[in-house]
Amino acid sequence: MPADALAELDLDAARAAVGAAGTLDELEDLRKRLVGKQSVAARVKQSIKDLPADRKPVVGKAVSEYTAAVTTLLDERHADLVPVEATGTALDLTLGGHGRMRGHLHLVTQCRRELEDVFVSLGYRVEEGPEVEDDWHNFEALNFPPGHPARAMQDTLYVNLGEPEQVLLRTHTSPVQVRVMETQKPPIYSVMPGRTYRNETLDARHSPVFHQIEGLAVDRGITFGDLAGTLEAFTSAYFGKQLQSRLIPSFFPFTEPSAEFSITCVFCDGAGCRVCSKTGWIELGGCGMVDPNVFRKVGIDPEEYSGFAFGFGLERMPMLRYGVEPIKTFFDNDIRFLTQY
Ligand code: FA5
Repeated sequence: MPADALAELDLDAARAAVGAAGTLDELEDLRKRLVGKQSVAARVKQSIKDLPADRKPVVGKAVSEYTAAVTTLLDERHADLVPVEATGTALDLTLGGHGRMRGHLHLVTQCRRELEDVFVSLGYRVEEGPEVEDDWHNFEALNFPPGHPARAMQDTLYVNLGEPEQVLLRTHTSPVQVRVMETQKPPIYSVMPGRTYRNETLDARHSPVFHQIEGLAVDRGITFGDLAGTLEAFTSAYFGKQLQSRLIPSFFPFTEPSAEFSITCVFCDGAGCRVCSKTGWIELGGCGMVDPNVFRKVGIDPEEYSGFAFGFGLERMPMLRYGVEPIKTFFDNDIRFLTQY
């Protein structure tokens, strides 16, 4: 074999020739010329036995790589030409053949939307408020005067803006109630979902960042019975009629009387476990009748109007519906969890 025989194995020239083949017949001729029995590649292969020992592996490797590459080019072109010859027109098969992974709403957002739908069907409006709040809306207007012990329970994260401890990350969605009552006249029927923050240690059911959904109804003649009926309506719409719940007395400075709404712990069936802190119950939220002092602060006459309010933890709802724990599962962004819902 002449020393420059390898130079005849020109892959670029082969690629151009294969690309230019317009019919299956042309392509088969080309296959014979490029890699068939009479081809240059075949001649180079036959000459290997006569080469000096040190050249044999070099030439052998080069000719096999060339043959493999040209065969791939020929097969790909063949696949392109088959449909052209079958239909007489070129089909663009480059689009639509690959499945696209579509994302979807996060489980907490799905829960929020589901609850919003329940309330909208009951005649409520959906309202939003800022996550960075002032002391007035988060505390003072809700009847937490400065130094009130109930403030300590809220584990507030302050923002370094303005006067010390006047700007904060809202600790609950209740300040949105105040904003709604400041700007609207009764009758008011609103739900207010959103993100909230507390300086709390992460555990099975508590997170420093979580979501709540607040509800507020202000009208003439609203009673605690209306509150209980509304809680029953939306929790059974989300969990189903078999829900086992309880409403027990509690305290919030901005509602009187106040109550706590819990459902049986689904992780232990009420027997007591780590997630429910051995109580058998998981608290979904607080509620009560709007305190007359709050009405006075926002300019609503408590002699004329009464109202109820509630604030529920949003993560806890899908936690209990689907048995998801710990709460951090919602923020881990593990695709294996997210794609299940
Ligand atoms: C409040 O935040 C009151 N604003 C609720 C309220 C509104 C009462 C209107 C009366 C009238 P509480 O701190 O209990 O209350 O929180 C309410 C719910 O938020 C809890 O039951 C729980 O479901 C959820 N929650 C509270 N802290 C956390 C946390 N760190 N992580 C996850 N969920 C939480």
